[in-house]
Amino acid sequence: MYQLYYAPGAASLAAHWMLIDLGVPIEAVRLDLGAGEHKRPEYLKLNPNGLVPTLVVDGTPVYECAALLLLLAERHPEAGLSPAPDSAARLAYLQWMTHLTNTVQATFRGWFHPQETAGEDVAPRVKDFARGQVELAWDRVEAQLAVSGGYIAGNAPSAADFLATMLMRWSRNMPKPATEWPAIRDYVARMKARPSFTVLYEREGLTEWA
Ligand SMILES: N[C@@H](CCC(=O)N[C@@H](CS)C(=O)NCC(=O)O)C(=O)O
Repeated sequence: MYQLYYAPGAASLAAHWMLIDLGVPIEAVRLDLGAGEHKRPEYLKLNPNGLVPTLVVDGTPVYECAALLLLLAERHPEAGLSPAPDSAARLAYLQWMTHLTNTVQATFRGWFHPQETAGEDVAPRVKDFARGQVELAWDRVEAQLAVSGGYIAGNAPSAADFLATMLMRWSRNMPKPATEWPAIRDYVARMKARPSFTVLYEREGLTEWA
């Protein structure tokens, strides 16, 4: 049994979506970040970083969105979301999963919380830099989609696609959203066509970028 702690639209979205896509039983626990529910002692026992997501797997808490996706893909091999270790897709899968989480996802922090780095004075410059880095990331993803066969790691969806789509969604209100890149626009349409995406939106109460 999985228990997922999430907040609508947050870094928990990819794991929530993949759990729904896998069709496994879950208990989804919504946290109100505005009310600081993720900083309460009982939650910090599960995730000392005080961030979402946290997934409790048979009683053991695990955090870091990308780790949850890798773990779920491995635990449910029948879904085919974890390319085989000896496949060409595996190389792209591991590379992109890591790049998406440690570079692209991390860069968004500067866009959404530009004051965090060095205060309000430099926030506009931090934000501008983050914007440039995110747009560079879409250039790279666009190029990858042109050669990969339609998905991040090849011609079939993998766990990396749930992460990539979540990050593309985060760019929806930026000056140049990811969907301005033509191959990404088609890719997003394919990912959003998964029935699990509609269920995710219903469960998280999301409307934007539907
Ligand atoms: N590296 C973490 C980042 C998680 C993260 O930044 N979550 C955000 C929501 S998008 C959060 O919980 N923010 C609350 C806060 O910063 O207080 C992961 O990928 O799981």
